[in-house]
Order: sequence, then structure tokens, then C-alpha cells
Amino acid sequence: RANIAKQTVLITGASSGIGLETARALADEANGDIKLILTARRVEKLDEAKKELESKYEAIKVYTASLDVSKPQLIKDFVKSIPEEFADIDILVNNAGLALGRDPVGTIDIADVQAMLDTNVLGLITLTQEIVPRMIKRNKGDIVNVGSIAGRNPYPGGAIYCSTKAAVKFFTRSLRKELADTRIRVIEVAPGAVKTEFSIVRYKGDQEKADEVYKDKDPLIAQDIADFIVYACTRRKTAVIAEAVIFPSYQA
Ligand code: NDP
Ligand code: 8X3
Repeated sequence: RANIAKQTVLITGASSGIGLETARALADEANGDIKLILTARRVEKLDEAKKELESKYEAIKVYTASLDVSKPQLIKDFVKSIPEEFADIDILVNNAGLALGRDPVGTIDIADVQAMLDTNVLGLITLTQEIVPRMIKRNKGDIVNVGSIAGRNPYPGGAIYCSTKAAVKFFTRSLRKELADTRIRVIEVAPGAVKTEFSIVRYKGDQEKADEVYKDKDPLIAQDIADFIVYACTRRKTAVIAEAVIFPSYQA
């Protein structure tokens, strides 16, 4: 088991759901001896998380930054602005993402198409491009990309979202091969249904439709995915858990 104490972790989409739980789980694994860079658009949520973590662990260092990953220039500016103390990123968790709507092709709002592609694909690729050269220089690092079961089993009404997650899968696979001669691990976790803000975002605030997704079901919780991310990052450095598909039993 590898120790993650003293490492620096950058998480996108850390204001909610899987990203937030991953911050908590990694902090817990390191017993607070860790540096976390938490990013998302809702910076007030990040500041709440920072407060919570700092009150729990004396040694923890948390840097929060507002970052909309759908805007490449903002990503570049953000990376330049990371304080020196947090600059050597050991673990990058590319988690920020969203689905918008369940509309069939021909009726999908182009703004929704753009938002899903820009956030889930362009954002993930741009941030990775910014961080990979730094990891190569240090010959060290873990990149965890949050894909989805939707990138493996596409469904009607999910043409864009499923395509974005298929893109994450193949981007991740290519990158892993490019970095095969380094000590950088490239990992994809592909969750099934996890009860987070995902459905409320997908249905644009319609709570009834969001609740319908999980009605009479026992979905995953964000900790299930966070636990896996901790597991993957604490293996011996040569052990790469390349891909994990994790779903609630009813999704088999
Ligand atoms: P949540 O909606 O709870 O969290 C999504 C996170 O992504 C939020 O922190 C949100 O922050 C952030 N985010 C969304 N858009 C942007 C953006 N443009 N820039 C920066 N951050 C953004 O959902 P989950 O925790 O479930 O989702 C996390 C990841 O898991 C996503 O990639 C999702 O596709 C994936 N996933 C989710 C599944 C599920 O069933 N829940 C299943 C499979 C995969 P903010 O709004 O503050 O910017
Ligand atoms: C989210 C999983 O199947 O609800 O990535 O679209 S699904």
C-alpha cells in the first residue's frame, strides 16, 4: 500500500457529489497530512468544504479556486495562478462533468450539446494537457478521470452525454499508452447511477424528474466512488488499476 501523505491533489468539480467525497476520502486516508486544490464554479461550496476539512484536520492545506472547466483560457490562467506550495500536483482527479436533458437527437438544445462537450471533454483534455508535462518532468503522478457506464452502454436520450464519456474513455486509454514508460498512472473510474446532484442538474432543477431516476432503487452513493479512487491511488506505484466500472447491482 502506498502512502499518500504529503501529496498534492487537484480535484475538479469538488463542490458536490463525487468530487467533494473524494476530497474528504483522500484527506481521511492521509489523516489530514495532504494538500488539496479544490475547484468548481460554486466557490462558496468549496469554501464550506475547506472550512469543514480544516476544522477536522490540523495539518491539512486546502486551496480553493473558482474554475469553469468549459473555458480553456480560464484553465490556463488557473494553472498559472496555483500557489508555489501547491504547484507539484501528485494526483489529478478530472471529475467535473454533467449531463443536460434526455432529449432525442434532432431536438437537443445546441447550448446543452456545447456545455456537455466543453465541460466533459474539452475541459478534461485541456486541464490534463496543462498538468501532464509537469508530471512528466517529475516522472510521478496519478491521473484519475471520471468516465461513466454511459460511455460503455449508450442509451436513447443520452447521445451527447454518452459520447462525451466514450471520449473520456478513449482519451484516457491513449494517454495511458503514451505514458507507459513513466511512473504516471492513468486511471478511469466509470460509475453507474450515483445519487448526487447529477440528476437535478440533468433535469435543470426539476426535483420530481430527478427523484424518479432513483425511485424504488438503491443507487450508489458518492463515497462508493471516492473509496475506489483512494484505493487506486494507494496501490504500489507499479500497480495500475486502469479502469473500474462500478454500478449498483440493479444496473447489471
Ligand atoms: P454533481 O452534480 O453532484 O457534481 C458535479 C460537479 O461538477 C460539481 O462539483 C460541479 O460544480 C462540477 N461542474 C459542473 N460543470 C462544471 C464546469 N463547467 N466547471 C467546473 N466544474 C463543473 O454530480 P456527480 O458528483 O455525480 O458528477 C461528478 C462526475 O461523475 C461527472 O463527471 C459525472 O458525469 C460523473 N458521473 C456521475 C454519475 C452519477 O450517476 N451521478 C455516473 C457516472 C459518472 P459547480 O456546479 O460548482 O461548477
Ligand atoms: C451517469 C450515468 O447512466 O445515469 O454517468 O447516464 S447515467
